[in-house]
Amino acid sequence: MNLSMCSVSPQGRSIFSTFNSCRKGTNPKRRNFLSRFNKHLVQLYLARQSIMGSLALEEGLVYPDVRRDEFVMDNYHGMLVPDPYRWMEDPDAKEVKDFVEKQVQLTQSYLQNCETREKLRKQITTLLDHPRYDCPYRRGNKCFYFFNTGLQAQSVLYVQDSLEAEAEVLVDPNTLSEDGTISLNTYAISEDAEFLAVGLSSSGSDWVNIKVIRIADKKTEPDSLSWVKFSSITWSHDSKGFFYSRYPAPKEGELDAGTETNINLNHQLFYHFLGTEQSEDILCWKDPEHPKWTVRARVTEDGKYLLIIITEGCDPVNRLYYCDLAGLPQGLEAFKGKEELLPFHKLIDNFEAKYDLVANDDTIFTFRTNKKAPRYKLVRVDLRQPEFWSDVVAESDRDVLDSVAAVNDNQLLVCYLNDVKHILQVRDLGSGKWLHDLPIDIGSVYQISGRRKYKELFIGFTSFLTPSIIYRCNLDAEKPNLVVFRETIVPGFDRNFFEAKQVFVPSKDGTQIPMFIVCKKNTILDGSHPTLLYGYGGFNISITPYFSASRIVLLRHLGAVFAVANIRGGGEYGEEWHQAGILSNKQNCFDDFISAAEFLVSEGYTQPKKLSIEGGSNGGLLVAACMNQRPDLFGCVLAHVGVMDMLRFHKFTIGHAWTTDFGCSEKEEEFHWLIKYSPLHNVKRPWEEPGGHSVQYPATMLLTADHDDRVVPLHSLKFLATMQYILCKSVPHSPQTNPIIGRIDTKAGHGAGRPTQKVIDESADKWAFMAKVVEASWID
Ligand code: X98
Repeated sequence: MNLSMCSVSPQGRSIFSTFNSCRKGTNPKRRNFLSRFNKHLVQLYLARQSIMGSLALEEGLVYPDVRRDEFVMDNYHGMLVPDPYRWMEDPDAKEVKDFVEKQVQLTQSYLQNCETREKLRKQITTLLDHPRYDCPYRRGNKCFYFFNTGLQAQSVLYVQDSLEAEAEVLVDPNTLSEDGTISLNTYAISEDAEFLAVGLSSSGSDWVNIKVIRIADKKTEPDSLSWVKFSSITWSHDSKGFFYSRYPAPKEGELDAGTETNINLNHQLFYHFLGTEQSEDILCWKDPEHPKWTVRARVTEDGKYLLIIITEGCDPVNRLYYCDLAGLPQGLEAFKGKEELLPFHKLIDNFEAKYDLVANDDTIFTFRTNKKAPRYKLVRVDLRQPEFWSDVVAESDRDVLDSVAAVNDNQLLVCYLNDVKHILQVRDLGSGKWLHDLPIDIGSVYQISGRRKYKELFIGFTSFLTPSIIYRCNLDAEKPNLVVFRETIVPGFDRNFFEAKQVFVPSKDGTQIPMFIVCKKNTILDGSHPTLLYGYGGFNISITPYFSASRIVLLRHLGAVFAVANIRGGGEYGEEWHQAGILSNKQNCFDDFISAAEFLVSEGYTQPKKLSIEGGSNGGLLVAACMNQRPDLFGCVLAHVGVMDMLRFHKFTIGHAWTTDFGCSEKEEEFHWLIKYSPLHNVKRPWEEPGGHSVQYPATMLLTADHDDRVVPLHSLKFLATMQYILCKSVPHSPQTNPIIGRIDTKAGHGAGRPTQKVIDESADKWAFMAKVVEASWID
């Protein structure tokens, strides 16, 4: 299916191995020398050089000597597994800091010789320099929205009296640090729009510090709440305070929060009264018998109930308890200074399904759930009769009911996922009946702003070739339609030069895997194009179409093809699709991704040495595992913040929550799943494998950052040292000439809240690296 059919003349430029130009800017003597030889001779020369040392050629990459502790060995259910870089698990150790420093220097020296780096940085900066808005939303008698002028490190929160009124800055995170590394992680506005509670994060860490701002004068109040993590903020409707979740403060004293690796246990829910110390906050819920449970709260739109959502991992399942706030005889004040927790009723007291609150009318509650409905449905219950549940909108036999918002008094905005594209409908809240379609282009709804008390709603839309459109919709109209409220214009970007399409690729077991392909129009399928394949494949997360300015630079100036494979493990087709790519089925993710890569080669988009793969987090694990399994299929691997040690991930920060997707090495059966694909434990010299004599590993960049407390950096550090050792340093004349480097950022975390300059610098670095290793030359 073609997503964009407009045709325009092709760039028509072949990028068949421009061997000489790719090696410009290194050593002039060598450049002259190379230019005198044809490609075969050059390859012979390079092969000879590879015998002369375990270096990445010509740049003289010398991998640092790194201590291996051969005595560290774990016994997993009778199997001894060495862990020679265990010492890298202490981020404060001098030896680890020295290792990082050496790798940073090595990477810098390599990147300095990547000739497209500065051009990429300049073009990405130019294309990102455009104003962009988020959806506006109303609270009390005010409107709020985020806006970025273009290159501002962080978007700014504005307030106005109406959509037409002049806007004023409410919070400008750019003023909070010199380098833009303090970001706004979460926030909530009180019902009367008098106060804003804002969760600030430093250096990309998951830790949040909550501050309170009085909206009228924009002054910051003295309230300051620490050790907040994985928290919503939800105000009681009397605006006296708000609920939030936090962990107990770490005992070790002063920490550079976010660099520690301690396991996160004993999440608790508190209520904070405005104007008081955090120590006076009411402890509303804790469960010391279940230290791995996490809790999140939500006050209903009518303010009468507090719902708490308890999870035990990342599976889409939760317990659901409620507290009748309106029915508390002396309100929340009565709990001040007492040991007593809030009185909760247990509406759902098992982890069988997920329940998302949609709306309530007094005791009648509507939820989106996957209970006996892997593609989700809407259900209703009366709290007075908690054993009787009825269906409001039945499960679709094909589409996933992705999200639902209660709007315009008694209506629902329902968003379905249909073959990885969103569809919008308006339905009746009472009956669930379909009322209208709201047609949108092929792409993603990334934001919905609406409430039951407002007849108007705002919808944020994006796609591969659509930067962002904010639609406005008046639901009181006889036939509601979407009107463009704001459209992001990217100067210099013309969508007519590109096309996006969706294909379906059979995986190893025959399952059809959707894949989006974005490239210049009329790209000739002669196998010549540098191609970047992206994937995630886990945690029920769907990768729907979205715009990226820096990706456009890649397409336009490196002639690249970009593809997203919607592999199993994600939520693209609901819970069955998720289940098909987790636990004992995890290998399906790798098989799907490898099949997608093979498709790009067999259809003539590219060839293995020009094919790059990229993924982050669970996707970092994906690309690392695929590289281990098929080093011959890829020319370049970009693995961001990946989970690389599958035997020990559960020991650090929130890693224990991922056992729902991965399993845990402490269980014998699950250990056997994990040891088969754990990137750290499956690096083998391909040239020693049957039929692999001419194969080496792809050029590899492992990316991590010092404040990543989601996937702690030790995963990438241990994997980096392992790859460099096994493939290069332990072999006297290693055929591994493709570079293996780590890009280790500072004052940065897992990805959220990164300042724009860091986004630009990382994109320039990784794509300059990719361009060099796949020999993609710059197209003006
Ligand atoms: C997480 O680990 C999500 C982390 N996380 C949250 C929030 N709540 C959580 C509750 C339980 C466990 C984890 C939670 O972010 C949260 C709640 C409210 C507001 C804000 C946050 N994820 C996985 C991850 O990061 C997949 C995506 C979410 N991984 C890293 C999985 C493997 C690599």
